[in-house]
Amino acid sequence: SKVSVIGLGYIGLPTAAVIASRGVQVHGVDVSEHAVRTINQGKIHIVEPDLDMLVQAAVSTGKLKAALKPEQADVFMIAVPTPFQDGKKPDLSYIEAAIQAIAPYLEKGNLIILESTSPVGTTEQIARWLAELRPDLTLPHQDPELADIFIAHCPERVLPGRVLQELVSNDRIIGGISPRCAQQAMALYQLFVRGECLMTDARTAEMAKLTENSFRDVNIAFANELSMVCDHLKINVWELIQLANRHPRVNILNPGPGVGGHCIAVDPWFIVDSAPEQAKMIRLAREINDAKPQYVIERVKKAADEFKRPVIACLGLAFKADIDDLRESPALDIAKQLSEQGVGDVLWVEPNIHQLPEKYQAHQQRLVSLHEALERAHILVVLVDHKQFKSLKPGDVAAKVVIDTRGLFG
Ligand code: SAJ
Repeated sequence: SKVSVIGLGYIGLPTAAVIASRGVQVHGVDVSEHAVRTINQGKIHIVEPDLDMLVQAAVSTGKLKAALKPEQADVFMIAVPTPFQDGKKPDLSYIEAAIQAIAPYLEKGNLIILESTSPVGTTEQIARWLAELRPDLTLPHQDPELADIFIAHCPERVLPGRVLQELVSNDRIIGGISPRCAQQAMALYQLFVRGECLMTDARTAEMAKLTENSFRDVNIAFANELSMVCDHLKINVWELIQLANRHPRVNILNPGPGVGGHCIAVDPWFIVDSAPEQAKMIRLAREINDAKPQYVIERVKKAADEFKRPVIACLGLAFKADIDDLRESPALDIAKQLSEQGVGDVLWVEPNIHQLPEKYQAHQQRLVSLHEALERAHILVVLVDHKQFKSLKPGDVAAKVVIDTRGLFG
């Protein structure tokens, strides 16, 4: 059989490579010429540990091929972005474009799997789009027993930085438009998933994914709120959390400079958008986490007021530890705002990046080594708990004002 993966990004490419490594023929599709060219050379255009070796092997054995256009396959997996537009409304245009692109190639018996995180109802929407694009086919919402095409939602749940392990070891939720759709999808995931595959309907599967990330967001908001309460009351929040977590039923997460990445800071809005009256706490958690960078900036400004010509070093730009991913990073946002507001001479330290993306070129000369930052800065703002910062000794920072949003020295 042949699997086509539409969207060769952080989820699609690892999934395509893992399936190909099981001996299945995989046809990957992406709209980016650069991505397609890079992959066909056996290389990768994103950063993820060990993915380069897996892609190299899959391409050199001929099991993985990338292209700009789809072609006939037995299974179509959709792993395209679902960002939100202004006003916190989900943008389904990438999914719609993917469905339009594959529609002409669909044949009786094909299975379509939506992996992209999506608002509740999106999988059913795919069936409705296809009913218009391909009136010759019977779709599962029209006749669950006699459908020509199977459609299911199987949300990805891998952690960036551990994608290859988690793709195989995590349990998976398989949500079919009909039970037959779920069974068809189950067979595919059993090819490469060692975790359990749990069947449900498509709407529950969509909501489960949004719930997982909202759960984490709400819990991080609790920690972030605690950190501000503790600053106000002059209590060390890190010590407090350590002590409270000794209770057998308490497990508080870590405060930070805000919540970044392209999942946790986005997905809760999909719930808020579909149930605005009901989703009060989920919305508030988003607002608390989104307000945290501004709070950190105010603290830095206050500290800078004590110096005539303050040199401020921002330690870390990525959205979390030991990765190079800058998407929706609160650390980058803080560094950028401090620099643009002229709060002092602002230095940026990011051991995982040597060249800033095009968009931040104006700040490239701020990017210095940790060593240089430690020599020059009066104020250190710890924004990411990268391993290079964790190994700093108290003596390295003794003479500095330290604003530590991650509790490295706490
Ligand atoms: N963060 C904190 N405090 C914490 C934990 C995290 O401030 O105690 C911050 C991080 O610094 C980062 C953000 O939250 O800015 C998100 O980081 P993360 O490591 O919690 O999650 P992501 O965004 O890398 O991946 C999440 C994962 N979801 C859950 O853990 C519930 C992953 O399994 C999902 O597949 C992924 O979202 C996704 O694609 O949806």
